[in-house]
Amino acid sequence: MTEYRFPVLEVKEQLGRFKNITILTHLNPDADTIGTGLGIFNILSKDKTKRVEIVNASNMLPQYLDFLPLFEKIKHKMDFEESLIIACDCGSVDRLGFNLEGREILNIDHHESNQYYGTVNVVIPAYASASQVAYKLFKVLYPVEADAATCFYAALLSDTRYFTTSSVNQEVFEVAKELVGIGAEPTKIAFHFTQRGSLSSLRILEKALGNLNLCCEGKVATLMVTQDDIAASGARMPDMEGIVDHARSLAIVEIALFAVELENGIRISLRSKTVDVSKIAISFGGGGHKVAAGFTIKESELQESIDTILKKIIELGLLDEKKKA
Ligand SMILES: [Mn+2]
Repeated sequence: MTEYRFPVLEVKEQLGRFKNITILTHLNPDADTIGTGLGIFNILSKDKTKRVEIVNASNMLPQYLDFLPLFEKIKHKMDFEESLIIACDCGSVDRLGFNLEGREILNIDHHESNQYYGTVNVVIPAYASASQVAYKLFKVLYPVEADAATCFYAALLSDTRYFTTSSVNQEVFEVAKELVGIGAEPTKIAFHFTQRGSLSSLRILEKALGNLNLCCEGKVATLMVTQDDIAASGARMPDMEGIVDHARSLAIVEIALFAVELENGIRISLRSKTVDVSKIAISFGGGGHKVAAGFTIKESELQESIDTILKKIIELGLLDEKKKA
């Protein structure tokens, strides 16, 4: 991999032009967007020349992240009318959930499918998390202390599925080492991810696994939950994070699909072992990474959506790709 050259001067100049800063995290927030946003928020909050806000357009945040420093500061509305937008872990501008027409944006991300909607874009698809991008960028601009390091480490831990994804390499461990050196506590952070699950999250997992289906000679596994399942388990969107990984854990499965029935559409999460499922997501107007992608199909039924996607998998020749490899 050729060394990425961070646009440090451009970012410095951009930050310098704004007194007010709005940090935005994406809809349906995960630990990477929240951890990256809060890491930057902790850093910039110490800059007395700036006023900083952190915002997420969703009504619900993953509650297990409440141990992250300044988590309670996350708002759901933007108050600054004139400010620099810092977008975290977000491939397309509409996933930020606000009308940002005419706004100056610093885009910090690692999605291959990123649409470079920023005025300045710091997008490194080779990096394992948006927090890795943010840490490497901000450590040359500001001191990074234990509070920000905790946020960045939590985001990295989550997006690498506890250091198990194909994006994990020596550099990831070097960043993790630096963050721990600064004061992030691995055991404490891991505890919040693995031992604070809600009863609803286990109940909705049970429903999803009950609906397991295998197709394409077992190479595709599908899981789904209906609106009734969601109501019966009391689950919220954050309770369903990680369910799709269970479908991929099967030995013969290459592509895993998890479908959630929403009020006016179907939310799809895709995972694969090696084939490029972002191709499927992009063809439905979504985005993501090679082995983890997602999108929403409006006004559709569960089974109908799954059938359409299975057809698309065949049309794109994704399973043949696997045969060749
Ligand atoms: Mn991410």
